[in-house]
Amino acid sequence: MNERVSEESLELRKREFDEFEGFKTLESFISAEQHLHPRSRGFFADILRRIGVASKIIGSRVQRAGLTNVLGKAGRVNIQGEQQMKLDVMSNELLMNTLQWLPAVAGMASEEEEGVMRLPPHPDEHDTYVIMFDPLDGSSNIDANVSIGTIFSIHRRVTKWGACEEVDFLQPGRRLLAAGYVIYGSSTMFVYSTGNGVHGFTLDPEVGEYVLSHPDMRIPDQCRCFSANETNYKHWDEPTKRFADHIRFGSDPHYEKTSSRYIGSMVADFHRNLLYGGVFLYPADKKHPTGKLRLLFECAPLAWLAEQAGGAATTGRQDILDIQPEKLHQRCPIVIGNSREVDLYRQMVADHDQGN
Ligand code: P6P
Repeated sequence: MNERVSEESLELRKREFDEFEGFKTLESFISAEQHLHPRSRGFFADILRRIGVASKIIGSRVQRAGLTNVLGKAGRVNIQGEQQMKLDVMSNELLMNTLQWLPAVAGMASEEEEGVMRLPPHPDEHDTYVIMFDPLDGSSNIDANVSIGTIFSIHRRVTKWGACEEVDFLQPGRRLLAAGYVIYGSSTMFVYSTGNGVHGFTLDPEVGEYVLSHPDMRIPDQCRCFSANETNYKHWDEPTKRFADHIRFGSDPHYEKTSSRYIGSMVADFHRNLLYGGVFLYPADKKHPTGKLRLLFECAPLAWLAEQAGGAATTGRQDILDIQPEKLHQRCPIVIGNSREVDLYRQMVADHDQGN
């Protein structure tokens, strides 16, 4: 097929898929996206499919957590120095086991694991991608039945041969090929992007399939939610306090309908803001001088989704996606959500740095 015919047929195929109003599942959506890349061998699509499968299993365990003895602490501490919950351990092992046999995966990194997991190089060198995940973000809330989530992202490896290296993971978020999360809440939703917008799929438990329920998600312009652990206010720096006060106590009519909402589970706070509009912040403070949240496992993937949905994410002085990671588990401050509020925060930080 010549290039021109292929371009026209791809356009036609994309238009037909976009206009198709029927039952679109995650599976059919991933396949349709794959078919827009005629030379694709389907390895990248396989990764997304497998994450979908693993998330359904994790979701089923989370939904039944109160009924089986998976609640509570696992009696282990992870690399972050945090008590591991039993569901953390299960989710982490499930994702590793599900993904490690894929021909395209050169390695994985998990928030729950100290180092990267190198997989044996494949003879045909298809091991093109590396995957990062936080298997169960917000897990400290598990016992209280609060929404929690899995966060994942995919980079193309930068090394060429043999086993992958840590450098394959230490790439700026701007180079991501895909990122997404699964939120285990009143329903289980798979939300992801491969760079062509953000799309949300709700699990139909009777069918066992994720169904396209939120095509092309965009962060609404209205900042409906201000989301932060406000007990840390006393530890924030001046521009952050000024930003918070402007939204919560200022006279700007733009914030007349803004409410404080904080779940303490980043995936849930982010997901709500993606749907309703809002800004989430976990700035550096005296307790967390470089921020609390992990760059590779939480901030970069969600920042990538935020930008795909018309939003933004910053440390205050640098876009999250432009940070060059130096350590696998490095943390960063983050303000993420509506572009308008993220820009306002950047400006307040700049004014402060210039002595205004
Ligand atoms: P704090 C959960 O442990 C987490 O990593 C994020 O999901 C969440 O946004 C944050 O920490 C909550 O932190 O200090 O408010 O409990």
